[in-house]
Amino acid sequence: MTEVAGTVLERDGAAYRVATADGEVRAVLSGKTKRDVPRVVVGDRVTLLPDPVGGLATITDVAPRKSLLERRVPLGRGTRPIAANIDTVFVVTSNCDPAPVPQLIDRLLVVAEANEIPAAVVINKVDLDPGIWLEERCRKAGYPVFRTSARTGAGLAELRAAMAGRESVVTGPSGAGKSSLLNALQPGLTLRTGELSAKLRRGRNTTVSALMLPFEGGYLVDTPGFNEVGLWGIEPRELASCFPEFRPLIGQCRFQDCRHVSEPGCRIQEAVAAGVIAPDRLESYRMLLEETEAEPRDWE
Ligand SMILES: Nc1nc2c(ncn2[C@@H]2O[C@H](COP(=O)(O)OP(=O)(O)O)[C@@H](O)[C@H]2O)c(=O)[nH]1
Ligand SMILES: [Mg+2]
Ligand SMILES: [Zn+2]
Repeated sequence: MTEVAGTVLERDGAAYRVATADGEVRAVLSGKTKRDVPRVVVGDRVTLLPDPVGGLATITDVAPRKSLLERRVPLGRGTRPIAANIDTVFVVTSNCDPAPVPQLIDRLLVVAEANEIPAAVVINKVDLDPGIWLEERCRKAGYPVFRTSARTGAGLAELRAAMAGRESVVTGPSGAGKSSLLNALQPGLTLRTGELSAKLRRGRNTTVSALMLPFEGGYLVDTPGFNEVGLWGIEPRELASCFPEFRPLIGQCRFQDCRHVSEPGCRIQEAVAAGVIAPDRLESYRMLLEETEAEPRDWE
């Protein structure tokens, strides 16, 4: 039997459901793989040795990951991988009905940044409101912006092209139109995506595992845990670097340990005063900073 390439779609008990060019197979880790890669996750690209009589295949190798979405485990207990090789996290927000909450958008963008996964913003319901200020705000922060309407179909071709052949996460506040958008792109598609309510959920530790769904020639990572990935374990000191437009200024403030809150000689506060950084981005930063600094250590 010759080895074949595959992509892990789902964990299935002790086995994995793996997509190959010849269809889906169930596979288990070889002893060597188990030692080398203690946790194989959805999105992992693997090498499989099929079973000659059609039983479980064996995963003999796991390719290096280009990205890894991880949930950080508090109290220095490390991280838990959720999904590998995600290309883009799409943060969907509506422009009105419900009104966008910039802090919620920024929170999700920060989670993507902390995991070093590229993020993009989708402004949906442009049939109701063009949302120019929101687009400008997000572009200024360095994010690609898609403007869509699940109702009229506006902007869907661009969004489809950005997802085609790639691995995407779609997240965003409840009511933004995520289900409607995905359904407009692929009728019948349903996600189990947990939704971020306006009242931030903290300390919840849901462990519904991720699942990859074929989508637009690539995959959607259905990860109800994305919102729960939260800011756990993000060091207050690394938070500023999760705001792309802050990055060029980091290290240039008068004080080396500047928190960019009320210190004199702060280059980031100066950039806000000069109109280079949006004031509500700094506001989001401060809110999240407080959260990372005040993080209770009693959630598990
Ligand atoms: N006008 C308008 N309504 C939309 C659009 N997309 C979704 N909706 C409506 O917004 C509500 C929430 O949509 P849904 O897809 O369930 O949002 P989700 O919670 O993000 O999955 C539903 O009543 C949709 O019909 C859109 O582009 N334009
Ligand atoms: Mg939905
Ligand atoms: Zn500063």
